[in-house]
Amino acid sequence: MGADMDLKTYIAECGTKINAAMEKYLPGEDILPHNLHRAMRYSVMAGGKRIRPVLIMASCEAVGGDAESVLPVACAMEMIHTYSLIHDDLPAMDDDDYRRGEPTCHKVFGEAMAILAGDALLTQAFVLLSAPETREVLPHGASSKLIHILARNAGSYGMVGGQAVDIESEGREIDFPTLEYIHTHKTGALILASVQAGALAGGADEKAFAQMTRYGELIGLAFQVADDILDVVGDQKLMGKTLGVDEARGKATYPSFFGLEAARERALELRDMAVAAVEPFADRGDLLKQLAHFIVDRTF
Ligand code: GRG
Repeated sequence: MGADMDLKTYIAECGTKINAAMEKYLPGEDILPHNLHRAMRYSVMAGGKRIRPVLIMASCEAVGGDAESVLPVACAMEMIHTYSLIHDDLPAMDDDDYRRGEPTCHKVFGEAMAILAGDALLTQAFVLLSAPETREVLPHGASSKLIHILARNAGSYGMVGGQAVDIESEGREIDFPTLEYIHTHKTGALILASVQAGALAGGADEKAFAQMTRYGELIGLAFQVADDILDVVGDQKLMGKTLGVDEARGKATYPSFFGLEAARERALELRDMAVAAVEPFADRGDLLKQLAHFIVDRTF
């Protein structure tokens, strides 16, 4: 679908396909328990850049696979990501009122229902990944490997681990390795898992998978460095969430460690290394290169 498409069109086309597939994969509001299903749909359908699903689709295509076939994987990843946002916004964590430009899930549905909506989205992701219809459209044996990649990167070895260290580090002096641990786990893990999942579902051989892994690690870190920068200089309206939170909560970030300018340089350096990592895919890697630029240059 995408080899010679510009990124804006590609993101828009993927977004339409992902939203249509989500409608199918999320439990309907007419099914019991109505309010829980409403809360799940509210947060998933509130928007968002869909960057992880887009990465899954573009990575699949870069190794010669068919982007349509990875739609269930892309939706499962977005469900996991949305669960993490719902829980991150809770009073016990970041206590945020706005997300994706809308009131947060717990503000609309209450804290208990928001916790359950997050739990149910995480579980629904694995219902979808392990479903016979999903297994059928993936290469032979890919389904269990994909489940492993997503589960490992979402849990305590990945995103949840990063979040735990982040919370423990608030208001404390931390060293640089701890900051890198937080960034590569809290944010980087799901981005890396997206690239790896797309590559695997697209039938990547060992060499291609290793190159994609390097790309995924680099853009994963670049994404969080850019996020740190946007928390300082971003536009709250465009971002759809409260900014300036890191400093207010005493969180260590790339800008607080090195200053804004050095943080920007590091983001550009990571971007350029990521672009180089997908050079062997020639034209088929074009969208991934554009995505590396988008991740670093974005304003939202
Ligand atoms: C609560 C288990 C658990 C994990 C929380 C997602 C997360 C981990 C924390 C959110 C706080 C935060 C600002 C993380 C850094 C980067 C990040 C994941 C931003 C949100 O992702 P985007 O920008 O959001 O892709 P959209 O809304 O576009 O999908």
